[in-house]
Amino acid sequence: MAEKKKNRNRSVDPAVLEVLAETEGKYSSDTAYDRFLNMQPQCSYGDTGICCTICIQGPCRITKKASKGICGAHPYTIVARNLVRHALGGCAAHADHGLHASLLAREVSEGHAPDYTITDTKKLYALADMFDIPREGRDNRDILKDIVAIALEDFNRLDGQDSKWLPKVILPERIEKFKECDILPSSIHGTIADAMAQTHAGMDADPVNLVFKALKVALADYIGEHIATSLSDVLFGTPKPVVSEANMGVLDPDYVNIAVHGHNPILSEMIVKAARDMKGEAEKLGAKGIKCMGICCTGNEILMRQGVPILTNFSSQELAIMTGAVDAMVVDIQCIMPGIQAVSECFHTRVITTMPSVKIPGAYHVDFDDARAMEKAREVIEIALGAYKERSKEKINIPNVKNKVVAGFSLEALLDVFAAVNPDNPVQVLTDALLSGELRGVCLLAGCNNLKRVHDENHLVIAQELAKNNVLLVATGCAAQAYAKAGLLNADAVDKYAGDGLKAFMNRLNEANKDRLNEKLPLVFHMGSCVDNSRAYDLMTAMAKELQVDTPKVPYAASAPEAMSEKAIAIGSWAVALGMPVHVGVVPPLPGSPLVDGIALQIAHDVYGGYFIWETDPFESAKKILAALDERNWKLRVHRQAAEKYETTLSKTW
Ligand code: NFS
Ligand code: SF4
Repeated sequence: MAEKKKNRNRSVDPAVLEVLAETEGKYSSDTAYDRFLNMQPQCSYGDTGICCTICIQGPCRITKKASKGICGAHPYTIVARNLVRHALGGCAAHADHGLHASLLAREVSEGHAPDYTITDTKKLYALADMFDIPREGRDNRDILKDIVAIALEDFNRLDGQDSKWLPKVILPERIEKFKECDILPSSIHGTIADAMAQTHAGMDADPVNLVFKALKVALADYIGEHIATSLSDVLFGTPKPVVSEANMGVLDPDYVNIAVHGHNPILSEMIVKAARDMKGEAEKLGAKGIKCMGICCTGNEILMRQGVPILTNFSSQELAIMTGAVDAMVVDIQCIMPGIQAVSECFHTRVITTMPSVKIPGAYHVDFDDARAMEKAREVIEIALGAYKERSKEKINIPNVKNKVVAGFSLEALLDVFAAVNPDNPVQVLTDALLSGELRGVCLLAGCNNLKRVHDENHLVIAQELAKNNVLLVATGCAAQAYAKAGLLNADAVDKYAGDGLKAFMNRLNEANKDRLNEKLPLVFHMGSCVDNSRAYDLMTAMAKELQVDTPKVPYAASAPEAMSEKAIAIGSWAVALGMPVHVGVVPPLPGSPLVDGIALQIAHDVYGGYFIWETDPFESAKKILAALDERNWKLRVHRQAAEKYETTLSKTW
């Protein structure tokens, strides 16, 4: 029992540890930290991928006695088929998100959805130019309509033609590669349907064919993400540097506190607006106003664009309610633990679902409607105000933990920062620093929390180790929130953790930007939500163009230190296909088939240049990421020297 108590504290976040300690044994509801313990030991068949439930003859588990499924499926088929299904879940989720953004953009272009508008014409024009859409003398709404038509076609195309979006946003070398192995998606929904059919019982048994399908699904996922990011920028603005705060100390007992949780800025932007408008009504109740704060990726969206503080990330969403100071938690789509409802019932907190695809028994439901967005957002706030009146002071315990955050680094914003040093060719500031050896590489820190690891520990250790070794860090998703909460998204962290090369690089940027930015730059650049991994990959593409190489040559890695969701599987898979070494800090269910595992870890490199690295220890993880970056640096240099010496073009191999 003593051991069990100790293990319950699976977090390095002091706010989380405080809430766990303060509430232990006090309330009837458990949390993910308890349920994780109750779940041990977890099934090793599922854990390694050799459990099949695709048909109801199953579950078929591969054992010494039963070396194949009842239908004769080999473990490699089972593992590969499960992988495709996981990637599919992620792709469908991002497609849902991207489609909603597209449909809203179409409404806006047609003059419906009066509460939304085109906020960022610069982004609108950039997209129009990318797709060769004429804009001289045209109304912005007509331009948007044309862009949306291309997006919607990429969701629904049935004529088998290639995606139109993808070839515009990645290198032609990658497109060629994808055509060669037939993984260039035609449409997102078409790919989802195909892959579902291909993985039905008695369909594809070939693990290689299935793995290629998983990659095609992952590329369809990428298109959905890129569309979601691009159209959200048009509707809500492309993020610029912004200062805010993070962790549970942002809760203010004097305010009506509304936690906005999920992924969709279409809802959260409106809640933030309504909360500002309805300040007076909160004051009438004796509160100083209404404070919104974010959890998970919608939190990232409104942090990046509105400066709204971060409350917490995925694993600790229930604990936010256990502070007793959250009046309402309004949720939209994805990563919402059903457990929040049971916790909320121990407090005055209202859980409010808003989307037809996400309902929780016992929770309030406000049927959000783009056409009546403000009215619906006000309805949500009314519920929060009602809850505020029922708050019980004795249950409130807000950990005094928060850190300053400098966020808002869309690719456009990041390039603006570089432009202060080199206005003609901003990205060269970064590639020069790599070629000179000042920086050892770039690493995208992405992904979720997963209680198989100690909450946030992998995130923090890996970032600190990489920073010490002069790797420039960009982050998204719950990883970025781990850094926000722990104080790594500010300039103090540069002094504390950066190696000499990274410090010199940051100093140069700070010096050049001193009249342009009010704040010094952070150790880790927050690029946004998980769909904004598309921004991080756009950066890699820009670097590849500048270096005149394909992406597998760029010293740029990704790490998902605590990957959890199917979306993370889809993202990791496209990152590999698009040429990144991808570290994952939780071993995904592949080792049950050494063949499929080997494809992910090695063969992928031969075909695409990207590959996976599984490593659960954070220090070892950092070492492996550094080794991957060093190898690329070394090859890049050797190839450049050879090309110079023999006056030839740069070698195409990686
Ligand atoms: Ni990404 Fe964002 Fe967090 Fe993971 Fe969930 S919130 S979309 S999936 S858990 S990072
Ligand atoms: Fe078992 Fe084959 Fe059915 Fe899977 S598809 S559950 S391996 S019989």
